[in-house]
Amino acid sequence: MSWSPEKTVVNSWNEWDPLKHVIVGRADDCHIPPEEPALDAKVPEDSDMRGQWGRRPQETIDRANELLDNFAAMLKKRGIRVDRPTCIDHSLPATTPDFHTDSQFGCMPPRDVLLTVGHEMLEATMSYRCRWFEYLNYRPLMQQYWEEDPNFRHEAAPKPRLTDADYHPDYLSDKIGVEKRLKWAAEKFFVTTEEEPLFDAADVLRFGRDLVVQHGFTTNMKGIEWLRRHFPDHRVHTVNFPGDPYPIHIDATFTPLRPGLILNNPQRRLPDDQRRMFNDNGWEIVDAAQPAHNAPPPLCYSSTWLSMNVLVLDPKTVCVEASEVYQMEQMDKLGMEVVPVELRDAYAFGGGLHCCTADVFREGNCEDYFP
Ligand code: DAV
Repeated sequence: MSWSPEKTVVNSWNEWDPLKHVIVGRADDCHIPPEEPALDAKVPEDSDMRGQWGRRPQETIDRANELLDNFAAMLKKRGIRVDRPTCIDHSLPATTPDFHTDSQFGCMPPRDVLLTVGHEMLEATMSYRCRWFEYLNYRPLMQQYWEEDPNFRHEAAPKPRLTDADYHPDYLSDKIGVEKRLKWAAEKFFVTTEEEPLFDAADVLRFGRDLVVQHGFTTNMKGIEWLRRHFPDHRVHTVNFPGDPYPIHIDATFTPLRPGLILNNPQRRLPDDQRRMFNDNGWEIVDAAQPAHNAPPPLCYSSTWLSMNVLVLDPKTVCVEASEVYQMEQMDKLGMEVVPVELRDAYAFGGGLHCCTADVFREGNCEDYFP
């Protein structure tokens, strides 16, 4: 696949081939949404976000936008084309015949909503009511790509109904305790039921012909089965990480850096029986370095493990958050050139460097890494 900045081509098969075109999210108008089942299950029990909702403070929005703009400018300087979404009004309620919630979330992070596989960008079902309409932030870009690239496949997974039948009532408590959460996670008893297919795009990692999908709060088994039927030329693998009491999204847990090398969160190790495809093909799975921080920043959903939520620019170059000194040091030892990027003050808006981006074009084709 050849690429030039003047011509839009959608093509990306994995997490590491040379990146040429990417979407970077925006913090504009980001809200802390009201309580709802699947979102509450992810908010840690001791979080400063429990019981409050509304538009995020303007100064935090401005600061996050400053960091996202700087990140975008740095990528552009390296010759990467960067597109930005068009924010909808997230203060509006999300209402369908099946549910109502008083506000939406934001246009961060794009990685949760958009799954790029080859020439296709697929809008995920999502599993939070407040994120049901989030794809609208990206529709102007999808429209543009569709007009400019005759091979672009714009797809949307069936919108879920998200009635109460989608959520286990056992999770509707803020006093479950971490011990019980870990037990439930190990038993694969998550907040979402198997009522209908559900998945977030950030639960999927792309390894050429193979897609590795995390079963957890935001993606259920039917969601994974839907992906299997939707991508008949791929092998779809289900993974889960029992050490995580709040399992959403795979990208602070399992991070491929280049063919043959993956970082794994040492608190959320991939179970032995799920390692076979990697072991049999000579892939190395190494423990990620410890995060540099003891706690997430204020009003943040994510854990301190956003330290390993890195953006790989090519198999030798990786963007790491600038305060994550241990993660940068480990990358250096693993032979990667590290590009430090300041982003911590934007973490509260939904994640780190991988989260806040979505691939449009990476060089390379669909390879079979696990023959
Ligand atoms: O560790 O809180 C964050 C993943 C965001 N996409 C965590 C997972």
